[in-house]
Formats: sequence, C-alpha cells, structure tokens
Amino acid sequence: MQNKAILKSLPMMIIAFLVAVVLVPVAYFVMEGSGDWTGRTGIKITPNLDDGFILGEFEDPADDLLRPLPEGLDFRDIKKALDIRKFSVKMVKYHPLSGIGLQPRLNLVFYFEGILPNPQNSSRGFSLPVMHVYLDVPELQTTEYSSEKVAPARFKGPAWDYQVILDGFHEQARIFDARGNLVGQGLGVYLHYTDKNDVPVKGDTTREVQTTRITAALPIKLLGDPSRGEWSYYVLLGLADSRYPSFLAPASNPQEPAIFDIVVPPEVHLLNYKSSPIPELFPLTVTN
Ligand SMILES: [Ca+2]
Repeated sequence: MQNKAILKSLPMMIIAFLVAVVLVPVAYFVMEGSGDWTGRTGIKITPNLDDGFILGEFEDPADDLLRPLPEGLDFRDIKKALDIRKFSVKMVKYHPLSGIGLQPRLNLVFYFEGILPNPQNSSRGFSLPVMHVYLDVPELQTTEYSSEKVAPARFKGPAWDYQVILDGFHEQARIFDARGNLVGQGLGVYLHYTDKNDVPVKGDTTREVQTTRITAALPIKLLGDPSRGEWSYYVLLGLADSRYPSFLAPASNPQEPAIFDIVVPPEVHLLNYKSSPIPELFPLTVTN
C-alpha cells in the first residue's frame, strides 16, 4: 500500500524537484536584475555574468601620466600599461534563492587601451602596472594610517579603511588595513580583451583588441555591501618594482612622483592638476 502511494506521488515529486533545482536557478541566472528583454533570442543575460552591476564609472584621459616614462623601455608599449583609461566599481550578487554558490563580490575594474605588454610573462597577463585602491567604507571609522605599504601621496578627502593592492605577480589582489596588516584576499583576478564594439576578443595576439580590462574581485563578506551608503575610492597606478611588485618603483629623479597615473573625480579638472613628488589624490565617491 505504502509503495503504491509513493509511486502515485512520484511524478509530482519529480516536478517539484525540477522546479526547485533547475527552473528557479535558471530563471534567476538569466533574468536577475535585468528586466530588460532584448537581443535576438529575447533573453538578456544578467550583468552578474559579465563583471557585475555598475555602481560607479570614472573615465580617465589618455596621455595624462604624472611623470616621464622610464628610459630604456619601449615607449609605446610601456605607456599602454601605465595609462588608465577608465575605472569602474561593480558588484556581483546573486539572489540567495538562485542557488548559485558564487560569493558576493565587489569588482574593481581597470580599463587600458589595447593589449598590455607582459615582458615578465606573468601568468595574470600583465606585469608592468601595480594598482592601489584605498577604500573608505561606511562601516569603519579609521582616523589615521601607519602602514608602510602606502604609496607616497596626499589623500584629499575622508580617511581610508582598506588598501587594496593588485599586481601581476600575486595570485589575488590583497586587502590591508590602515596599519598594513593583511586582512583579506581577493576572489579572482580576471583579464579580458574587447574590440571597438565592446565585444569580447579571444586570444592576445589579435589586432582587433581595443581595450584590456583587468578586474579584481573582492569579498563583500569582508568589506561590506558597496551598494549601501557612501563609499570612496582613491585610485593610483605605478610601475611595479621588479623585486617587490606590490610596491611602486621609485622615481629616478626626486622631483618626480612614484605614481604614474591617478583617477580623479570629474570636478577635479586634470588641466589644473599640478603634479608633485607627493601627488594629491581625490576620492571617487559612489553613493547609493
Ligand atoms: Ca590616464
């Protein structure tokens, strides 16, 4: 009798199982957050699959380096790797019901023109630049820093709570507190190429590559939710020191900064920006 009852309810059980395990996750996977059905198939893939939802984007001009290029290295190629063209803050966060076991992440995204040279054959795909991002998060109230890893710069805005360092030689971006203690690791470093229509390009030898995008994924579990409250980001780039790639190679001339490029908010006009051995950094503020 009991077996018969189980057999009778089996189809319903199978349907319930399929809905819970297959249909709901697939629906969230495809639809989440988009609501905008476009494209040939009528289906728009969630931005979660492509770097995430944009929280803030900051364009940066070409040819705005704060110091001359080092001698002895090929001019055109090295410049590509030191000249940021855009910085974005993005977030990847699936709905808990989606069943997709991806840790929620804050993506810091750097855009460069063309293909970056990789003279030291880093497995990350880039070996010249080192990027520092200093984060002021709403949940912490740091007032001063004592870390020795801080780049020589003046922070013209709120005190920062975390320093993120991304270079081509560590497996992950690393997160330090204001004292210089390592408090967390990133969740992935990704390098993507796109053509002039923003379509992904496979392989790094093609001439179609218009933009290189380097993404450092960071755990929201540690930093907090970047889509809530006011967050500030100080962004700078240096030439990685060949012995200690987390550090910026110092300038050969004491009148020049160690920093090559910075990203400033649109209201700080770069034409009026005066470079100095200790450049001023202005926060990029993202409020939600
Ligand atoms: Ca630039």
